[in-house]
Formats: sequence, structure tokens, C-alpha cells
Amino acid sequence: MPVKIGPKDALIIVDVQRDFIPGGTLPVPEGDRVVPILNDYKDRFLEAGALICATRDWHPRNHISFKEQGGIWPPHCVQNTQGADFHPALEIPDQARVISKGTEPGQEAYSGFQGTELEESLRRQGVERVFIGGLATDYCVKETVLDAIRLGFRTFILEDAVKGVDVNPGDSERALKEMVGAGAVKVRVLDISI
Ligand code: VGL
Ligand code: ZN
Repeated sequence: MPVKIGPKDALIIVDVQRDFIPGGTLPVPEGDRVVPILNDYKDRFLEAGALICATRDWHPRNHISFKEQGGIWPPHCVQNTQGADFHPALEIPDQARVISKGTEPGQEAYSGFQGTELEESLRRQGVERVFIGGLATDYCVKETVLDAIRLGFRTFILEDAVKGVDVNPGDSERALKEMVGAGAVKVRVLDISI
């Protein structure tokens, strides 16, 4: 569906980091495919005067989600390691807000809103609608979208710029259905005008 964007909109790029792309420690299949499309979204949002946010998983070495701490994931996105860097081809403008999450050793945080300044950044800017894409559809994208809806933002999911882990086959499809069922609206980059 066509959407005209402006200064009260925000683009939220979720966790496009080296460890989540093929070659990383927790690779999302085809995770790197979202990068050029997210760069296109970024160009449009920048031109529209919209806010741009990029979340990153930013775990301490002993994070509770890691297998050796009893969690389900291999170590990933450890603070200040190369695996935690944004994908080198992802274009992050200087004025973008970088939001670090999952920084507490004892707490998992899939949502970009959990324990972060993301909501405050959006409110301060008067943002009413958020457009969310990145990795992974079935974890951090999903939880960020569901929180955005709960917080009252009109929420769009970038269906051409998300990829999932699919620990169980079909997880990403189910996640998309759940987001849409909760009120998210699917958009594609060609739907976006300024
Ligand atoms: C994520 C698993 C563990 C994500 C983060 O960004 O979707 N998935 N930590
Ligand atoms: Zn994580």
C-alpha cells in the first residue's frame, strides 16, 4: 500500500550486524540480502526528514542467552567485537540514533524498546509512525514490532527488508502473521513516497 512519509515517521533498522549474516556466529540465512534494500529505505527516510534509528544486539561476554550460561544461542554480538559491528555495507547516516540492547548480563532483550532509550528518542521527535525492518523476523524484529504497537505507534513492517532464523520451519511466516494480526501493516520500498 502506498505511504507518504515525513518528519513524524521513523525508520527502525533492527540488528543488521556481522554475527547475524552468513559467516557470523548466529547467521540468519540470506541475512545480507536486506542490506541494499534498507539502504534504499534510508535514502527515502533521510530525504523526508524522518528519524533513523539502528538497534544493535550488544551483549556482555557472559550474557544469559549464550549456551554456556544456559541459554539457547551461540555467543553473538559481544560488545566491542567485530561480530557486533553493523554489516559493513549498511549505510548509517551521522544523525541516526544507535540503540544498544541486551546489555545486561542477566536479561534477554529481543525488543529494541526493552531497557533502551528508543521510546524516548521517538517521543522527543514527535514520531507517530514507525517502519521496522532488519534481522531477525522471528525474534528481534517481531518483538520490536509488537512493542511498538503496544506503545501506540502506527507500525509498518518492511516485508522486503526482513529475514528470519527459522529455528522451526515456518517461524518467520508465523511471525509475520502475528505482527499483522496485532495491527502492523506490511510495506515494500516502492510503496514509500515523500
Ligand atoms: C536475535 C537471537 C538472539 C535477533 C538476537 O536480533 O533477532 N536473535 N539475539
Ligand atoms: Zn542476542
